[in-house]
Amino acid sequence: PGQEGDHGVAVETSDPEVKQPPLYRVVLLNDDYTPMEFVVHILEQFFYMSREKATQVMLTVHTQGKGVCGVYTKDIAETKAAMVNEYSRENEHPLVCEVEEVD
Ligand code: TYC
Repeated sequence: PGQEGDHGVAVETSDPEVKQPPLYRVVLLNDDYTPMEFVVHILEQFFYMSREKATQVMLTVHTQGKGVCGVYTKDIAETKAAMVNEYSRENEHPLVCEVEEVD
């Protein structure tokens, strides 16, 4: 009662049977060698960011040591991080992408 919209979609509920899946942040780590332009390219191609947003996130990683690329369910987060790491190795850059659980 009260936990489904018109089309059977869970809207909001306190019913413990209806839970949202845990979410995971995909984060990039800073390093001294990966070119800034390559990081911007990763954020545009794998995370569908505009050049402006990608540049902002890249500079956050560069200055803060870490930055969030996006938040996804587990399989999608792990697949994206693996694709970024594979692409970085293919291009001989040490860039590291990690997944961390959202609390
Ligand atoms: N620190 C790198 C440089 O000065 C740029 C960089 C940004 C590397 C973000 C990794 O995730 C990263 N060329």
